[in-house]
Amino acid sequence: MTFTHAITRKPGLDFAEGITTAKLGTPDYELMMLQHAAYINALRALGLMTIELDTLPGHPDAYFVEDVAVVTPEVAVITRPGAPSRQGEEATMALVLSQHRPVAPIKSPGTLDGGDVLMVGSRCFVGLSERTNAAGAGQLARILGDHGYNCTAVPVAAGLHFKSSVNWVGGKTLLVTADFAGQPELADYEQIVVPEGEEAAANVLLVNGRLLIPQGYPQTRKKLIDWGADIIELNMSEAAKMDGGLTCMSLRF
Ligand code: CIR
Repeated sequence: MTFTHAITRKPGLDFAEGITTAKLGTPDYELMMLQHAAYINALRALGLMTIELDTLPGHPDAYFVEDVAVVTPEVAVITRPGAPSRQGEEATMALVLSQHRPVAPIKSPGTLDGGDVLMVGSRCFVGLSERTNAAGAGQLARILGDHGYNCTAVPVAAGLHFKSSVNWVGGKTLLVTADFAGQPELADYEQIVVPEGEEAAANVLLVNGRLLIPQGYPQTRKKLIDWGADIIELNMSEAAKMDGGLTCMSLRF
């Protein structure tokens, strides 16, 4: 799918109060804003029109916009985030997306975070994680199934979201952490395995043929270049401190 738009949201002054398991220290607001601006510029340079939403007071994780929707050319599925502190972030996104697509909500008792959904053409992988339950994954599969997508649920035994560990780099190839290498649900795909110690490098983002990768993971970088990826490196140090990465900070469509 060629992307023409990306929605982002400005991190709030309270962004360091978001949920995190990373033990990488307290993130810096000024640096976060610089990295966020560089991320938006990279998307613009790839031809995307960016829609930049303002901060959402009371929701320090709301700039991780990917988690509140799954957008295909046919429909925008509005999620029901699995973390109670993140529920409510989806309301403003539903308003914005309704200007671009028909919207369909995930309903209780389903929970779903967009970070658990990897679209690879008409295939859709849905991680069953601490955030996404079977009811949420089932609802997504039914909504997308009506539009010709084939969804497969995959258990997420490591990392926050499925896409913390598995992402599409192009063609029939996925970048995966060792924890997901050999996962039977992914057997139809070639796999590039992230070297031990560089697990955070698995969160890469394919946009219109270019691959955005996080700076600071030389072994993964080399593997991707050797494979033939056309990479763009971005420093994601501050988002990483909040368990976030390249995929999380935008919704592409
Ligand atoms: C959270 O725990 O929800 C945020 N601090 C990080 C969300 C990252 N989102 C993503 O991987 N899609």
